[in-house]
Amino acid sequence: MAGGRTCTIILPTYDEEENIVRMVVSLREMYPGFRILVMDDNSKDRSKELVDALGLEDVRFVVRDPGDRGLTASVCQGITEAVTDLFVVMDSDFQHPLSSVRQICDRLEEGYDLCIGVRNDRRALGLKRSFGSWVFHFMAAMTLSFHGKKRSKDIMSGLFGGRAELFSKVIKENGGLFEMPGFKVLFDLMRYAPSDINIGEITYEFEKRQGGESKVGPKIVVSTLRQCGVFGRFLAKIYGAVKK
Ligand SMILES: Nc1nc2c(ncn2[C@@H]2O[C@H](COP(=O)(O)OP(=O)(O)OP(=O)(O)O)[C@@H](O)[C@H]2O)c(=O)[nH]1
Ligand SMILES: [Mg+2]
Repeated sequence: MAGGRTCTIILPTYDEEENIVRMVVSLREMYPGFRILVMDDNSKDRSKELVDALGLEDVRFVVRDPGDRGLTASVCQGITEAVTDLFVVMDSDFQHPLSSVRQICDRLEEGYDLCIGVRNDRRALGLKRSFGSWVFHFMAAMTLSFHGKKRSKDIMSGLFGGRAELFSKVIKENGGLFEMPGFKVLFDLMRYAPSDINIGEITYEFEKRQGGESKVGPKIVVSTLRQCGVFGRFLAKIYGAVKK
């Protein structure tokens, strides 16, 4: 990073004991000086015990309020608690290349307010999820356009970074309207950010998760639909009723 602005890497986690130690150790080695914030939603496994035992500098493991579970809620808390200029959010299962952190920070240093990791190839998702992802992306893009907000090639990405102060403000002023239990935090941030923010992009190869299990289920589908305007909320009701 040219100017050496400080950065917090935010890792939302739930039951990632098979990945989290290697994630934290690798990131610590690759990014000395960066802060690492593990936002854990009361995992039932040994994630906390294993990370704490590492005793690494500038690694904070936050066990969140059990009444407030949600990936979006976790990331929002991480952004508002970051004490650095910049933040980068990435999954804790190695689906996002660790080298992207530097690329994202470099773009933010260039002056972008938000930098999004765009998946090159979504085949790792499988055919059904790729199609679902395409439909959601289309609905999200329409929603952002309707509200006069900027778009991206990957609005549903879980890999992105931004300016902590700017997005803390967005969360403090609009967090009550976010779909906190959902997974699509970037979409909420873009939806409620000022319409004149500068958005940069990097591309990356999306990998298969390395260990542990996916947490995606029908509730996440309902949450994502609920983010897509009146029509999305209507579909969410139907989908939720069918899946009951
Ligand atoms: N804090 C928190 N993190 C979560 C929660 N659910 C999932 N995560 C984490 O969020 C990241 C994304 O979840 P995944 O289950 O991998 O979702 P995904 O990448 O869309 O699905 P896969 O492709 O199947 O891995 C992972 O690091 C999870 O551990 C949650 O309720 N709270
Ligand atoms: Mg994953």
